[in-house]
Amino acid sequence: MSLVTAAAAALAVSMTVISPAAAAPSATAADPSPNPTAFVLERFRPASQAQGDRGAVTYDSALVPTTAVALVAELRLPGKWHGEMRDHEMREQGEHGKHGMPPRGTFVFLALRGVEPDHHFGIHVHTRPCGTRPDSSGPHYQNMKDPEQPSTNPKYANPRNEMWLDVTTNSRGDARAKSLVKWHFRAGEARSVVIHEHGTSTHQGRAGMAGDRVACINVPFK
Ligand SMILES: [Cu+2]
Repeated sequence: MSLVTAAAAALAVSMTVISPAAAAPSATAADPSPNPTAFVLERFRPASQAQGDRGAVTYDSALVPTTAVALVAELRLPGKWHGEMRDHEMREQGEHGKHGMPPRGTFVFLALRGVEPDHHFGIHVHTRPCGTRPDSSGPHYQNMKDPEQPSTNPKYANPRNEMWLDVTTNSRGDARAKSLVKWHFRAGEARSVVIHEHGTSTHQGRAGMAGDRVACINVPFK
């Protein structure tokens, strides 16, 4: 079983045990293991109670109520990258590779519980911590930075150069997303996961846009 598969399995199991009651207001922890990881389990607070670079806040309690819970886990894969591979080839190599080494990259898993049911949310990693204002979290994290900001060019604003975690919630308002990219975050430059009001556009001039920022989760990405 590859590291990615194992992590996904472990996280899927962890999701079966989280509940709003299990989420302490500040259950943020960093794991200093050889594969650096970040793990955050938070209940959303009103934006007026934003606390520096900790916790999660909601700017729209109709879509993301203060009873909702978010789990974000990052796994940084330090392995070597063997040439140009597509995502499915990368997973196959992780599964069956002769090198016994997972590929280099960053895996992020997100789970939401108790947000707006049957709704499509655009979700991305942003560069700044959450704050009292929706725009506190700054622009999207980009591996290759678009010289033109705000970035709406699909050459830069895409889910291979940014970390996108869009979800569609079920009838209970629960959802999960995961994404695997080929790069690592630059230290201190990826600080939050932002939930937007609708799905993320991929069209020229609108790429990466997903409407208003409705909630934000601080994550100390490694
Ligand atoms: Cu965003």
